[in-house]
Amino acid sequence: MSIVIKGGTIVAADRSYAADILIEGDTIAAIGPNLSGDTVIDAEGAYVLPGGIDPHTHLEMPFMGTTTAETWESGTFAAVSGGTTMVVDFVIPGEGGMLPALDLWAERAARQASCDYGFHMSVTGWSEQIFGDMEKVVARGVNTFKHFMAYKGALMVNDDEMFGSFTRCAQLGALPLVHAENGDLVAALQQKYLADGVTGPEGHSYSRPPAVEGEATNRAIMIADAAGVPVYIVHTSSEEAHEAIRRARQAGQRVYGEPLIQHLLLDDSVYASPDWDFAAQRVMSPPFRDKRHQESLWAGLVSGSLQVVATDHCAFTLAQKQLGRGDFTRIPNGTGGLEDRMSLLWHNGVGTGRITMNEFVAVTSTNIAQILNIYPRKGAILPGSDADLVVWDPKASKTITAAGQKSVIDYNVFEGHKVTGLPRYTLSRGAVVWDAGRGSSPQPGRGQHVARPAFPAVSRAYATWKELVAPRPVNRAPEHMPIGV
Ligand code: DUC
Ligand code: ZN
Ligand code: ZN
Ligand code: ZN
Repeated sequence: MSIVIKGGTIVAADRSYAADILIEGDTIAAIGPNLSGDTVIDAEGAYVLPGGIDPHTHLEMPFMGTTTAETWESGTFAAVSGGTTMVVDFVIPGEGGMLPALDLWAERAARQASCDYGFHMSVTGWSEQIFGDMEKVVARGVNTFKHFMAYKGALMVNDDEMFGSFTRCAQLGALPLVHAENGDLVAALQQKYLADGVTGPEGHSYSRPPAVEGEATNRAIMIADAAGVPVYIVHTSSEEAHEAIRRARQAGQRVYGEPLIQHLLLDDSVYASPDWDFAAQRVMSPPFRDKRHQESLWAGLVSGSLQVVATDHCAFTLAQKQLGRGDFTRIPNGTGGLEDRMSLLWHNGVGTGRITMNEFVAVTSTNIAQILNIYPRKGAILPGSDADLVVWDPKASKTITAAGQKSVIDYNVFEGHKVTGLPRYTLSRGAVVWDAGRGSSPQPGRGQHVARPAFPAVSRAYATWKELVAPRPVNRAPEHMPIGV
């Protein structure tokens, strides 16, 4: 049984061209003119894109005294309905440490997911056990470790712990990820605003100003430099954080930045709403910023100083948000976006001329696959790549509403946003998992874990460069450059 996608224009990160795609089994068998197969998928008038990869989700995650309401089943179905064919979700270690938690996440995902998936492991302390577990986690196909510089008293790690873990990442060929907000400062500001009688959602935004993020981003980058490891900053939301990333990249450090679709489009005026529910539904960390920060993030996507657009999909119902009535520090932090990321970025980025179609593919798929070391299995339309594909109709429109969404959440922070550009079909490893014309149901159990190997080449090259070049006076050129740099 083969499938041919006919009559479309393939849009890759590097070029756009008219061609058919022949799929055999899970993968792309051929690309070219006039291909034929057992089944034909009509792509006339459409683009064919590599499936979106959302590298930042929190499905069924215990957090702030509750658990995110989006399940692996609803979340991955929401994803494919919006053109996303892979999610990478954050595992939080429990009592038993990293490995039992990874088993728990893997079991839930295997049972429920409609699309492929991967995991990031969180490092929430530092010990002999964690040092040892990290190697076992890498052997399970997880090559990224998340560090929270915020959530003091819960998930937060201190600088010495982060340095220990970053150094371990360098040894293992893993990539550290960082939630960069100064957790001590956030805690102090929260107490200050509560003491001043600020208890509503606006207090959440006041207690996490851009300086809190800029300072922590810069600190994480410097610690990564000291440890000789690349670093990936999640949910980059402010010019202050972007500036730190830009400066480090300019200096030759391998640093990645990930704006969220929410921060690109929504701003902090939402927290001034007199409607408590409306404002609380939009409480996430970092909070939405004022518009000057949005301009900085868009500029970063265009110039390449920011590489990835994610969602941090961390979705709570209104009833869960209401746990924080009377005390903004208890409002569960998180918003959704998994279902709408692709259309929102297309409409507001490609549709306005701010980014090209090829840049769209880069930041929603190809760059992510490369950074996470799964390219070209994912993130590419090439013979041999997984047939994770989206037939994208640039003329189809909808208005985003909670009532119309696949997500199980009872609101949508993008309610009322009109988008033009939607999937006509979404394919996960060669199977149609979303058909806009006929409608589709979840296909739990279809998704598979995508093992992500360690990256010895990147870490070794970087460590070698550090060793040979760093001790030299800055104004003297090195006598020779190491091979591979
Ligand atoms: N921010 C959120 O809003 N939710 C999950 C964790 C985080 O960092
Ligand atoms: Zn975070
Ligand atoms: Zn502001
Ligand atoms: Zn997150």
